[in-house]
Amino acid sequence: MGLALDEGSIANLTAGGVESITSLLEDANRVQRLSDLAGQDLPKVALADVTLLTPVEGQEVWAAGVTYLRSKKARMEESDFSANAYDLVYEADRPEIFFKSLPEKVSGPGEAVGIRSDATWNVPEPELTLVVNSANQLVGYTIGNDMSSRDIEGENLLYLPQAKVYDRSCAVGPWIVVGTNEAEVREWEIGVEIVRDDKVFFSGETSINNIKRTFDELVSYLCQSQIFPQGAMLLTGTGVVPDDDFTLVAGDVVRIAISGIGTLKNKVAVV
Ligand code: DO4
Ligand code: MG
Repeated sequence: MGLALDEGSIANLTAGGVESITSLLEDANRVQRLSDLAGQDLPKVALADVTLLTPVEGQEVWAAGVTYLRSKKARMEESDFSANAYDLVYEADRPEIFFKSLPEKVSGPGEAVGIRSDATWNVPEPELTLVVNSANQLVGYTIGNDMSSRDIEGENLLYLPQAKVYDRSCAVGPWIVVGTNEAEVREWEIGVEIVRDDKVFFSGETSINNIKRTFDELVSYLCQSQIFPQGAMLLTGTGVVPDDDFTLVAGDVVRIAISGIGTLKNKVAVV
């Protein structure tokens, strides 16, 4: 476990007595503690020389949907059957929130993300991801990819779990940013590039500020009437949707960048 330092190196937090990322997220003084650790002479390694793992430890991973106007429009076009539901949920008090992944099934940076072998229309969904501790506090931010099968989702809303939850359908990383707040995060941009045959085949971006709901609102609905002993991650919905004639193929590389965080990169494989 490491702490990314400005000069492109990572300090070994294990050597500084930190047991886990979760223990830091649970610590009320986490920002000060990290700042103190950054000032210690801990062993360091160049960022370029490490293999990053997903920062998800025991956290359940959930996702919000239809939080951007772009997502609402795309879903309404995708399915006459479900158009009314998407229209209503965009305006409703209660957001769409669904279970996305067990922690042990999440792909980390550089690992494969999956497209289903029984789906014909597959997309990545680049999403700001909120990190919540066991006290239901929003304590950090990372990047998530809510891989989705649009043909399955569009056929019938009741197929949503199959469109969203399967092997390698979720990637999270490359790390967690702490010590910032919603106002600052809303100034960030989120973008995705899909690289095919070494060329950028699709790219798009949007502002995090286009998320319709506040982060506190999303976290509060997530944590309503349930506890997360290990904390949770909440993907906040996509605002970048490729044109309808686009589908991922095996071998594509998905690069999701958020200006205040970094880049999450994964290669696509059929699962
Ligand atoms: O119900 C459809 C899924 C919505 C979603 O995942 C999103 O807007 O990102
Ligand atoms: Mg999504």
